[in-house]
Amino acid sequence: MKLFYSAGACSMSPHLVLHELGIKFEAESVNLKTKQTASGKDFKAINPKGSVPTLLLDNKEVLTEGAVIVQYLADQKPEANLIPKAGTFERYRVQEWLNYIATELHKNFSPLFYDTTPAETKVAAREKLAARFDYVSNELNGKTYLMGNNYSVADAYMFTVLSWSAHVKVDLTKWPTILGYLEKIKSRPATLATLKAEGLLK
Ligand SMILES: N[C@@H](CCC(=O)N[C@@H](CS)C(=O)NCC(=O)O)C(=O)O
Repeated sequence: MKLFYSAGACSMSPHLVLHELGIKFEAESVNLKTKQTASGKDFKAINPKGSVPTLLLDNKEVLTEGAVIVQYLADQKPEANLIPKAGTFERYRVQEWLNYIATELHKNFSPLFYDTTPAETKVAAREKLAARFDYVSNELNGKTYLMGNNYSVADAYMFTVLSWSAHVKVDLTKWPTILGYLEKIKSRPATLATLKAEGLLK
């Protein structure tokens, strides 16, 4: 299988999961502005949405949407314990987090990346993020990871999205629990391997 990604983008979430699983994969970066892959292919011919992450399977199926891709990947190696079994209530808890991260965090960070976003829209996005960080911080109290002691695909997505904070000048020092959580994830060998692969390790 091949993951199409862009360094530091939300595609880092499945990239982290692939490294955690230790399964064989290829990765190719995409220029999101020109929609060209590193090998010069027209990315929109692979994924008409033009967005990463995009997973190309060996049977030529193309899977999109990060929250779904990470579940597919984790299900390929259940013994790695990155996601509870489908149909269990715990699985819905992980899906609850994935959906929250996608809709409440990821998409409230997005406007902060564009020079063209009106200033008042950016202020509103920052306020929404702060309220959501209060919630996340509270949920993490007394836990190592979102699901308790067990690292899951939801943590991979959460780490990815929260790591944008420094880039868009969102100060996380008000949420020390979140900072401690991010440090824990950053020290995982699979996280370091992913950051290195994406050229993000200083
Ligand atoms: N709904 C998609 C959104 C993915 C997304 O926002 N990807 C961004 C990078 S973080 C992207 O590719 N942006 C370029 C574009 O959409 O043209 C998902 O959840 O996977």
